[in-house]
Amino acid sequence: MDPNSQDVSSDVKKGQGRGQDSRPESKEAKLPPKSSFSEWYHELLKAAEIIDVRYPVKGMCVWFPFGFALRRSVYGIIRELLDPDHYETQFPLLIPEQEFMKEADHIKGFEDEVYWVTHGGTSPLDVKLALRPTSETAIYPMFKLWIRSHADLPLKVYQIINTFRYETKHTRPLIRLREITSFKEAHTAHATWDEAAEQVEVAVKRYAEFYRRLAVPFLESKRPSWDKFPGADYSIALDVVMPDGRTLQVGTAHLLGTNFARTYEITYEDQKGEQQYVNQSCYGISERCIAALISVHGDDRGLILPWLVAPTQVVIVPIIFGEKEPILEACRQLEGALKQDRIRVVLDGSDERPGAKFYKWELRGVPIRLELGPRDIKNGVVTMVRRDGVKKTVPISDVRSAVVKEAEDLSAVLYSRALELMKSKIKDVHNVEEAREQTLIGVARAAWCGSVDCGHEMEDRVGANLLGEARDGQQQPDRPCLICGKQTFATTYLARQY
Ligand code: A5A
Ligand code: ZN
Repeated sequence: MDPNSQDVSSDVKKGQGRGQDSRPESKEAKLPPKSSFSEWYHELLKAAEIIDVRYPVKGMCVWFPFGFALRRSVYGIIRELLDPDHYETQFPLLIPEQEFMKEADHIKGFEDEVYWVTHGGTSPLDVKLALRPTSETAIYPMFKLWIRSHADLPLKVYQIINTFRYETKHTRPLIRLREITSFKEAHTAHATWDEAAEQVEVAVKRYAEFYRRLAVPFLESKRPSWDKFPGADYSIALDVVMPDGRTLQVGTAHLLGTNFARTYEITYEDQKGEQQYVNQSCYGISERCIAALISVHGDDRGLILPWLVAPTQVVIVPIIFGEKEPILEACRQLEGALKQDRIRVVLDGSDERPGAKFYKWELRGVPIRLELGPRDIKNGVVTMVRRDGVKKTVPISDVRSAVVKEAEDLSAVLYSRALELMKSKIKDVHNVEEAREQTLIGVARAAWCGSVDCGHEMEDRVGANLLGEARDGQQQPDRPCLICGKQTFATTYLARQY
């Protein structure tokens, strides 16, 4: 694959080289405006070097090193949130057919999406092996061996691994993959149904904190019964409203009850010495979180990354007039000072013009740029430019604290901007016609009595999906169900989904 990877870097270089000398021109030449969301998204993944889609298998993409650095900091947050009370672990990729085929609902949900390994070399295998589409059927036979008594409970594990789903819907980088490269799945076992249900709430709260740190607002709903995870009693989902008004499911938490425990005979001895089935939950997130992060915050110039996850947090650009060395030396001192604070800082001392450097680092979403030229040095100041355009002059002695403060402000601005945008894309609707119009541009909020028949009819007549009962505590006064007219306080979101 060496020639291939060379192609990659030379193509990217070609792109970067174009219009290096003039920032406005190169900007326009490079990215489509964000208002053309789909084109913008695909072009940005390439231009900012997040994901290379040229790998020759459909639905399988390659992380560029920069994209992988972003992935690493994003997944660092997940680890930080789970590690206090979960064990990280790793299970095999291959699942024997008989284990995979045990749980009836689970099979029904996944059988069309499974890749099978049928041969070892040229010999057919005795037992077909499934590439995990998710790992319940790999993990739970081991839970059966690990869990003996109530003292082993609760058991909480997670793994960050790749899974494979033969998706038949249109595949999209980071959003709908056939190899999900960054699948974080957690699996828990508890003594009672209530404890497992409580864990689902804990999971949702952890995901909420995760998305808060990414400054990405989301909707929370209980999926309708026909859209729950195969084998679950119920599923709670988080959805992000994307710039084109469609929603992206960016995380789910499932209450499995004893459904899998009965199939895999996962039991524990309770305090009275009796064997009981465990109650389980599982919850997952994929690289869709990065798709949401990019899509919600980015602008016509490229990525905008919150401080916490930006692979490069500060870029220093020397503005060279006259003698070069004193300016570079001042920049190096600044770089050293920021590094002491463990700030991820880059000094761009390349020979490109400042405009080209601004463009390059803006494209990559660097939250803060510091410019240092002869006049700044003479005045003992630095020019600080936030990625959202706020520009300030700060005394060089205050740079360290000023950078941290601006970084926090930027994250707050990103969040409130994103929240406003999300709210602007959601509208209450009172009949099917309004719902149809609203879901063409965003999300509709509607009364739904909760019946399956009304739900299906609503989806058919509106031409959008029910995300399920809204869980954000926005109680509405009783209103008539959009389909049957029965009074209800229950509210559902309707949207076109990715
Ligand atoms: N075992 C549980 C956790 C599970 O598999 N749940 S899930 O099927 O809902 O997947 C978890 C999350 O992975 C989804 O909420 C969605 O955000 C993401 N996901 C699902 N299919 C995906 C795909 N083909 N490409 C990228 N992400 C996907
Ligand atoms: Zn109804």
